[in-house]
Amino acid sequence: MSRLIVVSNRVNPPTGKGDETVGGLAMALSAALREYSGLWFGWSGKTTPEFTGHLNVERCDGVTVATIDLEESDLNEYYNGYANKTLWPLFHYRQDLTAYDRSYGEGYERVNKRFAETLAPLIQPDDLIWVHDYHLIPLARELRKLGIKNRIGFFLHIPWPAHQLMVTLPGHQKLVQSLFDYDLVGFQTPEYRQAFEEYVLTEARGAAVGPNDLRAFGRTVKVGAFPIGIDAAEFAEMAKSDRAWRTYDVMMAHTAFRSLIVGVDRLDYSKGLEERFIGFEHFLAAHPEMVREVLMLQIAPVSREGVEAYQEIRARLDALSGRINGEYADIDRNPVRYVNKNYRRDELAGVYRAARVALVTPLRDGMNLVAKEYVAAQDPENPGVLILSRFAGAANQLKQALIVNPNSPEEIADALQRALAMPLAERKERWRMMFDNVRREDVSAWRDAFVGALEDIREVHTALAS
Ligand code: ADQ
Repeated sequence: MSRLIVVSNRVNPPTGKGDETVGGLAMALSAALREYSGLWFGWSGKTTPEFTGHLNVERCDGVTVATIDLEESDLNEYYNGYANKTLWPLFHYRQDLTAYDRSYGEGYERVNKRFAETLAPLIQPDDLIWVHDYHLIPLARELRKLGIKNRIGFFLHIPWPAHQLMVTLPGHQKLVQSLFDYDLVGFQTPEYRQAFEEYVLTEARGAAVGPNDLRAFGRTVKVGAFPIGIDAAEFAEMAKSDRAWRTYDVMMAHTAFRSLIVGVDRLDYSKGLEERFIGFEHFLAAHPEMVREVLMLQIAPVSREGVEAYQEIRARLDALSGRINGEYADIDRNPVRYVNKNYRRDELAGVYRAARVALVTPLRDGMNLVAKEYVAAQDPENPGVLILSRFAGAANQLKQALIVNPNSPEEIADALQRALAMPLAERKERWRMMFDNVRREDVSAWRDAFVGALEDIREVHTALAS
């Protein structure tokens, strides 16, 4: 079996203690690599005054981890800049927040080159290389320039935007062209794959030359939808651990005579948090009899604090939660509890299990693993109800959730009312079908499907990218 090299911006090796750092991608990759002897390469998260290409190598829980430090300007231009101020907002349909700055593009190219130059000497001829996410789109091109002929796959964790949005990005063609240096390009859903195909066929005047093959820029690439999953069995087990039970008990004690409604998201404008709070406010206004019956707990650890848009959304959410509590709080209770902390995964599992309803209402989301974690953590005899945005990739699979348009406070309010009143039999039936899906299409199935498709590509690259 070939060795697997995983490359991602950040590297979060599994600790096996249930306290891994936040982030969907990190969660998925730790789980995927745990069973695969392989190498995980990426940025250490640290900066250095001058880039040296020095590799920090360690072995963590069966995985060899190799990281590099980057310069402060790399962090500003590549990570905070092109990745998180240009590509992230654009790919999440927030053109209003998208910054186009030439230095960001240059930093992005520079860091991808640095990644390639440091990684190339570690690559053995038979290795499979699996590159992750929007930070590293040009990596294969840089590796090909260095003569790397291995099979290289790319997986995009976030949405691929519609054609008309993509063309607003200066240099969009170069970015898309660099995806043709991969052998396989994977998306979360058929819809995103379709959007990519549409760009290739219309904008790049390419052609579909097989059911999964696109040809453009003089090259052919395989494309596919590979919906990411969670380690469902492990998560369901974790929901029964001592620590999870303790958290569950604490939550139940704090919500005596009330139903817990939970949201768990990185503090990010794509997650629809403001719209969710306003939806909850509508619910309270429309159902005054429910004000004393519910507690909405929103867990939202801060992320990407170096980007202004993230500081602004934080301030707006502080104000909104204050406004709702100001209006509806009583001497013995607040309707909203809003916390910005990270929790251990087993504690989160306990919170999910105690929640009668989960509100997962992103405005756009590649997949959304919280929706799947919530399902996996439920008590089969008394499961809660998932309210899910139609714009989360997960809505493709979790069709028995209450699907809402997150832009409509009325839809969120109606779904809350329906969820809280849902009879046990219906809750069980809906949950059972969702749990089957979460279990079947788990993180191992995702990894096996992607790596299997990459392995099946037999022709090794012969042409070097220009
Ligand atoms: P994210 O945008 O980070 O991931 P998501 O898929 O929901 O979004 O994953 C978040 C992860 O962080 C979950 O595993 C969750 O449990 C964890 N988490 C959130 N809040 C936490 C807290 N307070 N404490 C501890 N853990 C917390 C990106 C894409 C998604 C895609 C994933 C995986 O944006 O669309 O689903 O990658 O591909």
